[in-house]
Amino acid sequence: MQFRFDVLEGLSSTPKKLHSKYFYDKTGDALFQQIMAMPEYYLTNCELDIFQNKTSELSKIILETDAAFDLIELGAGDGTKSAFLLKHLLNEKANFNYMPIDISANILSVLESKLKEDLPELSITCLEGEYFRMLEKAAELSSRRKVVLFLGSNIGNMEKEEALSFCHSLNTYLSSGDIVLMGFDLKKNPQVILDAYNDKSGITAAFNLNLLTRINRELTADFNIEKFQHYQTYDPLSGACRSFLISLEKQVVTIDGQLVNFEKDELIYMELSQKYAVEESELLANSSGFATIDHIMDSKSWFTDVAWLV
Ligand code: AVI
Repeated sequence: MQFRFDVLEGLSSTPKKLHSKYFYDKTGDALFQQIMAMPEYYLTNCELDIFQNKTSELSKIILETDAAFDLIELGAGDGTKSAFLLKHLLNEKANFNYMPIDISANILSVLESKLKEDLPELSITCLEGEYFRMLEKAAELSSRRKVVLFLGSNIGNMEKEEALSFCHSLNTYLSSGDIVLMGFDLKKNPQVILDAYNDKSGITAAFNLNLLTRINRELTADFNIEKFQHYQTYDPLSGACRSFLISLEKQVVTIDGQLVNFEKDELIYMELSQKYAVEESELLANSSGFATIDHIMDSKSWFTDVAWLV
């Protein structure tokens, strides 16, 4: 099982690490919803600001040619932001099919019924599964041009080389004339960034610690959550915002019969939330075969949705 393999491999490497893609079990999903509602976590409101108030700029880029298209959203979630764009495109009488991709069947069915009620004229095809496999499926289902949304600064959770290879692969699934709209959280006052990931209410700490609880439950392990502490850093030079868990004492944890030793103060590296300068997003575009068409900013210039052309 991949989860078991990744956990044991990560905890036997130096430094120890766990992959943040495993944060999202049922409790993790609920904690992330709480994070998005926190006043410190500005990212959600900034991107909402773009989708609410810069909708015509976004749709102008998408409707540059009037050919019918598939609007594919990677990791659509509850679709709150994209709903503004969908509504605008329908008002413009654009000829398109919305294809949300998510690994959660549950989230997709909630999204589908919500959109069927709010936007009954919308044509929608939900694709449940892994991003690239579903992009392949989308291409099998239709040969229309593609507009791909990858929002929410999800790209920031990838290490720089991983982000490059992700964008490269994304490019190979697309054809000339296709468009990508990608959300980047921008470098800004470092304190604002640190506060967003180091909230006083402890929700981000609980979000990180929940992965240990998940490992306990799913892999028969015996982490004592009380013996680990969340620690957040932000390096304004590199733009790397990283979360760690610190082992508060020397201890041994058993995971599925395997012993994992922790020294006092030893770290587990949990998550990267990379912050970009606009030029760095352009560099990423160029290095992975895209050309930047434009970048749309929120009113504070804290976040950008960048439009790339294949
Ligand atoms: C999902 N992702 C873009 C979030 C972020 O900002 O990196 C996950 C998150 N981690 C802590 N707070 C939010």
